[in-house]
Amino acid sequence: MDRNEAGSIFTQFLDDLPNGKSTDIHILTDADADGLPAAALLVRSLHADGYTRVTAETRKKFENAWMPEVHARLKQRNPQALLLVDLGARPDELLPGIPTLLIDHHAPFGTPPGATLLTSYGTEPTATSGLLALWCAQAIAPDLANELQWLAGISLLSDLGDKAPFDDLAESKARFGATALKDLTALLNAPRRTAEGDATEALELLLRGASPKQILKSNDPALDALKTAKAEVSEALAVARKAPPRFSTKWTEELGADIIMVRIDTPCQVHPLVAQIWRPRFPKAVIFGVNVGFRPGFVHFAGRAPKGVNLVQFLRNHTPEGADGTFGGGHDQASGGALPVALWNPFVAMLGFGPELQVTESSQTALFA
Ligand SMILES: [Mn+2]
Repeated sequence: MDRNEAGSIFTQFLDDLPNGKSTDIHILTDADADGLPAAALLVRSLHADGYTRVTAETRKKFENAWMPEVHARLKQRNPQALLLVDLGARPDELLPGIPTLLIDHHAPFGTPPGATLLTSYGTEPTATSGLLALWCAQAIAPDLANELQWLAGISLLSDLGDKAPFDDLAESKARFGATALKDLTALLNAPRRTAEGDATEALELLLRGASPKQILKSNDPALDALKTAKAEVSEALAVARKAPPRFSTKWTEELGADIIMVRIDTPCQVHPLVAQIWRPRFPKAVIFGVNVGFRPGFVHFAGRAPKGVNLVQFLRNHTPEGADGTFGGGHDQASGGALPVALWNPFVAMLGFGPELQVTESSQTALFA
């Protein structure tokens, strides 16, 4: 997948739309600082190219694109075309009969019937959803795409870090300010990690903003909301990072690494950050942040693996019966899932962990009473 291929898949999809530029296009995107700029790039470039009826929303807390509740909400909008961005790809039906384009970079499980999948997965280096969206935007509104390159810069910084191997990151740092880009990225990632987990205002900022510096200097109330969200997440993380690591060597041979788990208990989505924080201490191990307080009745866990260790494959090989379709999604070195407590306990015992990782429903119920 490269710039040209992405552009031609995107324009082909647009050319086939039922009502041309009057088609009701709705975008559902991930709530992180990759999905948000990707959706902003798509909305703004489609508008610039004359598409008048384009709307976007972000995934809400606990949601994935294949939940019946999510489909019901999407149907209420009556879209004539659907863009699904940075939300993975599964072979299950989305909105039957509605032309659908998936723009994504995660390890796919399959493609929904009749849908088109624009994915960078399998291409090294792997472009983020935001960079794929920039390539799409360049194909239909090149001038605006050039002005909005910082949106792709944010997505690269957020998903791949400061050393992302794409020129667009270095260029947008030089053009729009490295510090501003970094500060805005951190703010955009905050709302989806809070207890409420709603990133709507973060998306709105990106639909309006001219540049990172302009956004950060603005009096926009949405910016204040992001700052409040960031403070909430920092507080939750300060507690979570004190939790001790636990160790298992039971699967070291198959996996190629020891497994470390850090159990935390917070409604905030900081378990991926906890995994990230422990990496430098144990660079050769797979580290999971395990959150027992994120969602009543469930355990959510996010893992990070060293280069050469395929965590997606390991998790898919060991998926407990009854797990939902998100188990083992993500990237080869960054994967995880969510399990109901009744499935979690035998799963984590199977991985070689003792009572310190077992969860009782009653302790959970007490938490949310
Ligand atoms: Mn992404």
